[in-house]
Amino acid sequence: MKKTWLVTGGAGFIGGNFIYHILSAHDDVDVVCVDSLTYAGNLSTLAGAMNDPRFAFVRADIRDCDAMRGVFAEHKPTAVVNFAAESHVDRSIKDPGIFISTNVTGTQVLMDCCLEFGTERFHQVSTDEVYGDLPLDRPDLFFTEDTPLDPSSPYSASKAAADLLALAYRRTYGLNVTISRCSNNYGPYQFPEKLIPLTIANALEGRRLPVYGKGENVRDWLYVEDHCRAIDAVIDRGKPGEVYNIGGHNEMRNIDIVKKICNLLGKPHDLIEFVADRKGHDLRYAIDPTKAKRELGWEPKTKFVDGIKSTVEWYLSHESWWREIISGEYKEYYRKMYGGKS
Ligand code: NAD
Ligand code: TDX
Repeated sequence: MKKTWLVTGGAGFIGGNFIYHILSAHDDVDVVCVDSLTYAGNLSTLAGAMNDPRFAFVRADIRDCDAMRGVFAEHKPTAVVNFAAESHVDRSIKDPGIFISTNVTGTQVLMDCCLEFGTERFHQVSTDEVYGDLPLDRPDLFFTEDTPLDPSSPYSASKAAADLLALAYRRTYGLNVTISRCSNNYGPYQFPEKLIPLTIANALEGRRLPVYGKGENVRDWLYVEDHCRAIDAVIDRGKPGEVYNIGGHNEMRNIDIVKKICNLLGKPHDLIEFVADRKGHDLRYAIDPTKAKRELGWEPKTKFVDGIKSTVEWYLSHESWWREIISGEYKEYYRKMYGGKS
């Protein structure tokens, strides 16, 4: 039977990569992308899918019930994969309202449509940030699926709320929900407000490289294609109502990431500038992906040393993609966020 997957937020970083992954990995899946094209959404990210007869794009807001009902009625998706979200922690600290609205209400609207139109599966793309953080001096501790939710930022609180709502729809209405909670992603098409692409773009422009606090905070980095394969595996083999942690045991301090990028680009470390810390800055994220390996047979394939090299090369060979972005609304965001400092 023909499958149609509704992918929300597909003009963003991970959703865009996921759409390319699905179109090349599955002949029997049609993809409909819904994206409202916020500042973070770029149609140019999907240029390579636009002429594919198995792909359709609809510009619409996931919070808009009428628009979503129209999309479900027309395309009759067999599964929904919800990437659409406000995703940047710093923006959530400055302006939390839109995070609650998009990340929570948007998820509710999509799940209501799934119930109304009999959609077989709703997959919520979540984050390790819902667990809060881990101390820097306890390398033996990891987030498992049983770690209590303890989000720190308005962004992560909104994602935790959406996860709880999804689990409530499972219990109350029997909706076939799955959730994946992934660690930090990197790779092609990531918006240059996030640490890795921001560092690459700034270094190429000879700008300062802002590092929050002392740069000692630790993130657990996963190449985006590995995340896409994990979500695909959850949709294929995941059990209804279950949560799967996705990560590759690749913890690194922010300062080491920034230095590594300088080295790859042949730029001096003295471009680095330590700036004021993020409010409530999570110290360390570290995922235990044992369940995904055991139940789904999923494992990451890309080593950080290779992934970061190909990511830097991608930004070097796609300058027009990110230069167009940093010339628009981003300029004003950057000025407000970093002032004249970096
Ligand atoms: P992104 O900001 O690059 O993309 C988000 C996309 O959603 C954009 O295309 C945007 O236009 C769209 N969007 C936003 N609000 C919308 C709305 N109301 N209606 C329709 N579309 C809307 O985000 P990303 O980094 O690709 O993250 C995708 C998902 O993965 C998010 O749910 C995020 O929480 C989760 N996640 C991200 C990471 C990471 O490292 N980036 C890690 C784990 C989980
Ligand atoms: O200029 C910067 N300087 C800096 O030191 C920026 C933008 C970030 N940082 C630090 C803050 C974090 O410790 O780098 C680390 C990574 O920051 P981000 O790229 O903003 O990612 P993070 O806050 O860890 O969240 C990301 O991973 C989990 C995604 O943005 C989320 O959507 C995802 O859920």
